[in-house]
Amino acid sequence: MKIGIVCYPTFGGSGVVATELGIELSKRGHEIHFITYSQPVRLELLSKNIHFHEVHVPEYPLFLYQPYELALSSKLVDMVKLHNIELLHVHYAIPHAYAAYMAQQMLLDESIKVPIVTTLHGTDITLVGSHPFYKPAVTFSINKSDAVTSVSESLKRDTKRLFNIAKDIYVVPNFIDIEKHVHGFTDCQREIMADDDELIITHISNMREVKQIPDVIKIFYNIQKSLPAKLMMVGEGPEKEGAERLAEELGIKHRIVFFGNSNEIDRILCFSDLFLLPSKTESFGLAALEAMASGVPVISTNSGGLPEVNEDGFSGYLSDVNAVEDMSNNAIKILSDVDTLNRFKANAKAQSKKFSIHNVVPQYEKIYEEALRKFLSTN
Ligand code: GMT
Repeated sequence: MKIGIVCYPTFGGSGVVATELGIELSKRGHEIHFITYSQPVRLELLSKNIHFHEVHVPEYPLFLYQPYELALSSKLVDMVKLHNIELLHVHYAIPHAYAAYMAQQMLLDESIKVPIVTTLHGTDITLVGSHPFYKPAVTFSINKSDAVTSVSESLKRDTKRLFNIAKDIYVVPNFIDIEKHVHGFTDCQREIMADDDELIITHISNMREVKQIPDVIKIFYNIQKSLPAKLMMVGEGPEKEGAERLAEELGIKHRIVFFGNSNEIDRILCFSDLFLLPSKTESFGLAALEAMASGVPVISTNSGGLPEVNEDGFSGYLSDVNAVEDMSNNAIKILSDVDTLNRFKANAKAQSKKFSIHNVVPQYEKIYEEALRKFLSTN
């Protein structure tokens, strides 16, 4: 099938999922066209089955805000016609499903039929939950999609609760290419980051408020009072500066490495002993799954889709949002004994296998075939 994929190409789980999905689909013989405003960060190799088309938004001084949705829908129309794309898979209702619907209508006007599959990743749903401004556009975009998927049962429930959705929502969990996390490195070069007796704790996110960055620092503060440890903070975002200040106030700045965005997540996870994800909510928590695939147990909250990913007492522990003491105690429980740590590491890896790319991608293929069949028979 010739498939157009629209996603946010920057660092972030939804872009990673869309990119890995496109790569795997291309390996399975599909022709994939990424249509985004810049090349997705994890899309390293272009191959004969993978194409990238940049959406360029011309700058007009007349417009206070440049109309990205308009540029995207025009680009989608052009690319569908030029490459005979048969289906569009868009990640995020706003603005992608919204722009895709406009493109679909323009194409129908020329008797070109292209169904839309929309995957919900969370933020547009939870954002609307707390801020109803976009509600009509999100509801419309979801209802007009030919098939809708959500990355967790929890996100499906939230979507049904917050919006008036007529359609079925298929839960297709995020996935991981396990083989990519079996590192080729025989030595993780742990000694560059920490002394031999120090444990390595890691947090990776875009450091938005929802990630509860101060809790990451406070949990680490408690851990390092009991055990020698270093904290790796990976990512960029609005809460980073505050985290650096808090670390300074607590006198632990010398124990923390702030990396910024990194393309070497697998190397960082390779030398990590524990992953912290104390988010207020996560529709899924792809970063936790990536950690587990590298054999790193996870201390997380029990919010959103996290309990579907991290199994309490097996791959790590779950606590209530803001329960810093509980999360600290759970971390110390895992870290203070080598056998326990090794058991949790093995469990984390085993848990990640439930989300193998080879089990999940065929679910998308089935949804595509069904959406195409239905759309062609009704239009
Ligand atoms: O969490 C973010 O801030 C980034 C956002 C994104 O667009 O990548 O993540 C959302 O989608 C990911 C992929 O499906 C999920 O793993 C994250 O849990 C979800 N974030 C939230 O729900 C806050």
